[in-house]
Amino acid sequence: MSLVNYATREITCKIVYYGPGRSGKTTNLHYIYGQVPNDRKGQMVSLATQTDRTLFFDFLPIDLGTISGFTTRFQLYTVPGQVYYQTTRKLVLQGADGVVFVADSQARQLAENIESMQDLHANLAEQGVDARTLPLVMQYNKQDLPPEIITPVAELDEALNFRGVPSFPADALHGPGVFETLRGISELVLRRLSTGQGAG
Ligand SMILES: Nc1nc2c(ncn2[C@@H]2O[C@H](COP(=O)(O)OP(=O)(O)OP(=O)(O)O)[C@@H](O)[C@H]2O)c(=O)[nH]1
Ligand SMILES: [Mg+2]
Repeated sequence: MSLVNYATREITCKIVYYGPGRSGKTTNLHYIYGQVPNDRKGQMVSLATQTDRTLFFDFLPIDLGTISGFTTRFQLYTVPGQVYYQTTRKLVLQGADGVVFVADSQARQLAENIESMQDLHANLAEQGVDARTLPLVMQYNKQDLPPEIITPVAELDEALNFRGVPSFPADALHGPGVFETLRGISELVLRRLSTGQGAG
C-alpha cells in the first residue's frame, strides 16, 4: 500500500514489526527512535498498558532521505503480540509493504514464535496478501541472553524461516542487529517498488 506521489516526488512505505508478545518489537522502535537524528524522524506514538505491553500499536515515521529523486519515508508500526489482541493485529497489518518478524530467541518461547508466524500467515491470507512474495525479514532477538537458554540461529531458521528470507540476529535492547534488520527490509521493499510489483 505504498504511496507514491509523483507530483511532490514522495514515497511512503509501511513496515510492520510482527511477532509474539514480549519478543522486543517495541524495543526495536525505541532503539531506532533514539538513534535517528531529529530532522529525520517524527513523533513516536506508543499506546501501551501500564506494564508496557503494546495495547494498540507503536508508530514511528522516519525519513530515509532522497532515493532515486524521491523523498522516501518509512512508517514503522508494531503490532501487540499478546494472543488476545488479534483484531488489532489485523488492523495494523493491513496494507503493510513489508514485515519484520521479531522472534524471541529464548528456547522456551519457540512455540510462541511458531504460533505467531502461523498467525501472520493466516492474517495475510485473510487480507488477500501472498505470503510468499510480501517483503519479509526475520529478526532473532535477545541474542545477548546466555547461549544455554537460547535456540541456535540455525534452528530458529529451520523452525520459522520457511521462505529462506534474510534473517538477522539482534539484541534490540542494546542495538546490535536493529539497523541491519531495518536496512534488510528497506532494501526488499524498495526493490519491489522499483520493479513495479508493489505499486497500487
Ligand atoms: N535481554 C534482552 N531483552 C530484550 C531485548 N529486546 C527486548 N527485551 C525486553 O523484553 C521485554 C519486552 O519487550 P517489548 O519490546 O516491550 O516487546 P514487544 O514485542 O513490543 O511486546 P508486546 O507489545 O507485548 O507485543 C522488555 O522487558 C524488553 O526490555 C533483547 O534484545 N535482549
Ligand atoms: Mg510492544
